[in-house]
This record gives sequence, C-alpha cells and structure tokens, in this order.
Amino acid sequence: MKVYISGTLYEQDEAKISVYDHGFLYGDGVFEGIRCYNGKVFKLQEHLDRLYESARHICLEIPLSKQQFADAIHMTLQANKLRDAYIRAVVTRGAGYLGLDPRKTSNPQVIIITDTIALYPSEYYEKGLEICTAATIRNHPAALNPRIKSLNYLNNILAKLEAVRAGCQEALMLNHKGEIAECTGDNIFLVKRGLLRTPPLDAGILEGITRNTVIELARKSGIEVQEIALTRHDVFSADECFLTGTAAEIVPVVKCDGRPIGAGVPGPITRMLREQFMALTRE
Ligand code: PXG
Repeated sequence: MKVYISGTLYEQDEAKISVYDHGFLYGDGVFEGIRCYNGKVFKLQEHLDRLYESARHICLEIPLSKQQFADAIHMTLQANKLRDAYIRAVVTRGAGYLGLDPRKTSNPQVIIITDTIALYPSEYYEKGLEICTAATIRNHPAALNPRIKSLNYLNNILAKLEAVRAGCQEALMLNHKGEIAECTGDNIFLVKRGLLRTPPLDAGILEGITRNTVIELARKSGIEVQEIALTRHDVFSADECFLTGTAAEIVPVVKCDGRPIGAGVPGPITRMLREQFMALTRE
C-alpha cells in the first residue's frame, strides 16, 4: 500500500515521519477518518471542512488548499487501486525542537493512509453491542474541546481501556455535568416513543459526520429529532439505542451497564436508518 506524505507517495515501509514531529511528541495535529464506497469518497467536503476547522482552532496552517487536499486523497486511492477504502488523513505540526512551543516547528506534514476497511463483525450489526459507562469523563470543552479532532486521543483511549476490561465493545462517556456525551469513536442516539434523541454539540462532543447524516435522514423520513441533554436514565429507559461513526456506520446497542435496552434486540427505527444510510453510501 502506498502512503502519501507531503506531496510524495512512498511504499508502506518507506513512509516515515521525524521523531521530532510535534504530532508524535505531543499529539499536536489533527486528523480525519473517511470512507470511500464504490469509488466515491463519502462526504469528502464535510470531512475537509471539519479538518480545516480543527486545524484553525489549534492555529495549524494546512499547506494545501481543500481542493489540493481532495486531489491528494484521490491520487492516493488511485495509486492503491482502491474503490472501497478507509482513508486516514493526518496533519501534524511538523518537526521542531524538544519543547512545546509550536513556533519552534516548521513544515507541517500531510499524511494520507488508505487501506481496505476492517469492518466490525457482522454479528454486532445483527445482535447489537453491549456498552458500559466509563469512569473517565469526556474532556471538558474548556480544557480540550471535543469539537477538535486532534491527534490527542488519550481521553478516549482511557475510556476504551475501561470498556475492554469490562468485556464491552464500547464505552459510554459522560461530560463534566454527568450528561451523556458520546462513545470513544462514535456518537450516540436513542429512540423513545418514535422520537430520535442525541446529545447536543454543547454536551462536549465531536460533531460526527455520520451523526449529521443520520439526523438528516431521520427528518426526511418524518422522524422528529431532538438534540437534547440526556442522562444514563434516558439510555436505560430508551426503546432503542445505536451508535454512529465513519468506521461503524450505524450499529445497534442492546445493553448498557448490564441493563437491556428496550426489547434487548436491535429495534425497527435503527434498522430502517441503517438501511437508508447504506443506500446513501452506495448511491
Ligand atoms: N466521536 C468521536 C470521539 C470520534 O472520534 C465520532 C464521534 C464519529 O464521527 P464521524 O464523523 O466519523 O461520524 C468519531 C469518529 C477509528 C476511527 O479508527 C474513529 C473515528 C472515525 C474513524 C475511525 O477508531 N472517530
């Protein structure tokens, strides 16, 4: 597999970044996880918009225009002859000296890795996931705003470790107010009496592109969507629950902290939205 680094395609074994890169030393950089379905990159503009907004927030100037970035992604897919792929776009602060000061760095690096997709086992989609609440809360927005998709994922990794230890597939993360925020790499939705509910952006979450797509699909189908503060009580008493993310797409959740959700099996609205989402990606 060929990897794009700042204008050049390298063989996988030759694709290397400096150990002095602040992306490596401090997690100082931003990224995106993107999918390509049947030769078409899904929601590319939205992913690039989010990438550039994350970069803006951390005062990182991406040395490409959005059009050039899109061209680089397409070039990398083509070089690897991929039509269905997972794309990881990374922008790092670049190499500098030891010490935090971003002004001591030069040359931000743009990296594009493409690969075939490692899908979740089909069993998860048929039977649903079990999640559990992590003791680790989501980053406080005033400390590190979850709207930034940064290379600093330790907050999520700590929660993921808790889930793994508890034998769950995903961890539910709360915010500093004890409200539902999101999972470690996915947004969360609940269905209650035919209504779709998901935490608002000010709960301190990433504005997921799959989340936005699902909200749009639901509204088009006449399902009311509420972006509203939610608690674990809402999860325990929901009729249905599912997660959304680029890698997972839409995956049902049937148990949280040992409590079955609704009937304890994937629900009809989850299934309907999943079918609509799959149709959209294959359009
Ligand atoms: N919340 C968080 C914290 C995320 O990292 C999402 C929600 C869902 O956003 P999208 O835009 O994908 O609907 C994410 C996305 C991975 C991986 O390798 C993680 C993400 C995306 C792609 C791959 O685990 N996170």
